[in-house]
Amino acid sequence: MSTQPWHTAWLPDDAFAPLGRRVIVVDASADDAAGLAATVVAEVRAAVERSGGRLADARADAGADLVLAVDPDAGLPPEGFAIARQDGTTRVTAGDEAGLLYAFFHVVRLGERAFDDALPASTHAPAHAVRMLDHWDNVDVHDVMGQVERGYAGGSIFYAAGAVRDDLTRVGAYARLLAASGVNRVAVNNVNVHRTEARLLTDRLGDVVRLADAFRPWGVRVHLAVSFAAPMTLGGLGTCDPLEPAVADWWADAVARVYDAIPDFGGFVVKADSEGQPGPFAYGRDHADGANVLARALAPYGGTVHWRAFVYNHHQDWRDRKTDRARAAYDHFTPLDGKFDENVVVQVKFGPLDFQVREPISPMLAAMPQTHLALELQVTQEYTGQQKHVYYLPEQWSEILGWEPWADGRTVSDVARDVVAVSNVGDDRFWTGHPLAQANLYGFGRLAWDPTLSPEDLLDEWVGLTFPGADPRVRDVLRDLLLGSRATYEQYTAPLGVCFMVGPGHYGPGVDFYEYSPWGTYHFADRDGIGVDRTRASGTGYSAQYPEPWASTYESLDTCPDDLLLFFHHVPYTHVLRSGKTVVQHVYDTHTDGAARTEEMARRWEDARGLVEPDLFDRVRTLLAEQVRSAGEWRDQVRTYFWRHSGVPDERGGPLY
Ligand code: GCW
Repeated sequence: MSTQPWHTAWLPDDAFAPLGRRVIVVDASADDAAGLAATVVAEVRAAVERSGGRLADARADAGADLVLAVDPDAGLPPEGFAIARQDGTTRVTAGDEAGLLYAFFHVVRLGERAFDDALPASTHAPAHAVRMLDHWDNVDVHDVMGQVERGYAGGSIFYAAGAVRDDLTRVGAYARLLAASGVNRVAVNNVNVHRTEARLLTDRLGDVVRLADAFRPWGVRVHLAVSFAAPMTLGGLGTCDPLEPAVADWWADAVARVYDAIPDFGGFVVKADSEGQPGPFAYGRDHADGANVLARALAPYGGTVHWRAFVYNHHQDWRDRKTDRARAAYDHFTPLDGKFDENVVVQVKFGPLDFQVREPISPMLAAMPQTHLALELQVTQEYTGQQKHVYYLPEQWSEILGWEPWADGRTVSDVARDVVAVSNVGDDRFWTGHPLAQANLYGFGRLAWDPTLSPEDLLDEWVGLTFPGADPRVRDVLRDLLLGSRATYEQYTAPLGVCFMVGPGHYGPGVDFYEYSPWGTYHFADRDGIGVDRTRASGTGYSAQYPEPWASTYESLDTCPDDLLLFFHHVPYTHVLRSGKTVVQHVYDTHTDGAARTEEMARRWEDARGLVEPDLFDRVRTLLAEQVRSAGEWRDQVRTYFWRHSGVPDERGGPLY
């Protein structure tokens, strides 16, 4: 049993038992620079000590049940490994130490199957070399955003009350969970870089060193979010103009000091000219100028700049019907294609707005062939129920990763070099607030490694690791709760891709909450209809940012998919969807059905009572009650809004207020 106060997530001791009962050899080279082979040896030793197996000498591997070896000449890709079973031995060969670590966790995932003579031979390597989590953790508690911006799982595991934590044991445990899911990079501070956090780059660098030390044994390299204005705010220069030589020199010096302290430092994450963060626009420079000055400082050390494309006007006047926030990233960035240095990665949110339940996939991903791109996802459930609602994100992510911008077989996963997501972890006992949101964190790492994994299989994997040896009914209940949960949430919240009907803090219904705001997120409902005309013919022209066939598909009312209809078109409430229902009846029905489904989910969870740890059971039960309450609120407000605006009664006769 674990003696730590935090939940074991997908690495409880029992998950290691099949391996721990065996005779195991670890045959790694002496050149274990990052200490990853040592990590594997320590893991194997602990597992065999718990379960009665044995760590055998590498020179005598005959008769071992499992041999884990590194062979740099095996012709395997970085981090890759091959596994095969022969003559009663499961033999795993990795091309490097990182591959050894991932191979070890692969064997843990396989459990008893790893020792079955029928185990098929297979080779594994990550689809994406950079699989990164961005933490929006603040060092100082922020007045409005708290310790973790958009964090729904308590405080930060890195920082407490203005400083990095003294005891980083939990960070090590987190790094271990990440390694077991495939994540290999972490940005340790919020992209909104406030005063104290900016200093992580300079006089607080020691804090980053300590974090990097905690992550390193697990193959996770650390990145830092930096402020574009650092040469001024930290360096005392009068400018941060990226073309000013003194600015470039300042960055070069700062970076040299970072690598002196952290030789395997990953690089910078930058939010510039976005929601109040400083950027190159102040000097009439573009984002390539801005990104490249940082990139040139990092290049000698192999570091990378992840430069975010989340640039839009957040002081929009709602009376202005021409400006379309959805267009902004594409309009700002695509003219710069080819101008970014080799070690710049432009990091693009998956949709043109902001991590909504349903928005089209960013057309920018298809429009920058000469630029390295990162796809940015959000594990933290800012707009997807804030870890109070069950929302199994891999269902949405595999749709995004597999989307074909040209409908010709090339996918988003093919065009995005890196895959990044905002973490959902905090110092909550269950790590993620909602215990079932652990499946999202796990699923992110796994999908970044292999985007073709099915959400169903991933769920089974996660259940198998998290609840080893549990009654098979646990898996059935969890499948019932998680699979389809994205569709359920979509049913009772903003309909048909209209987005942003959220209330304060982005939780709960607020149909008009953003309608007259400066944020550029409107639905334009009136007595006749609803939706945003983003067509080329009569609207903002956003649809033309897509390549064919999507530009035409979205442009036409006849071909636009129902679930994105209100994202692309303003239509009457009585417009008939491709499903055959009117818009308004669709809204009535989906909201009634979605909220009813949450009640079924809460009832279904009762079947897990006594089959999982009591505190986990209770936490989920309490949160499901909140989900039911909240879904009912959504249902009643959205249905009533459509009723009051359209005057059309509900054919099914449900309550309207
Ligand atoms: O989703 C929005 C959030 C902000 C966040 C911003 C971003 C870190 O509401 O809290 O700021 O996006 O991605 O930069």
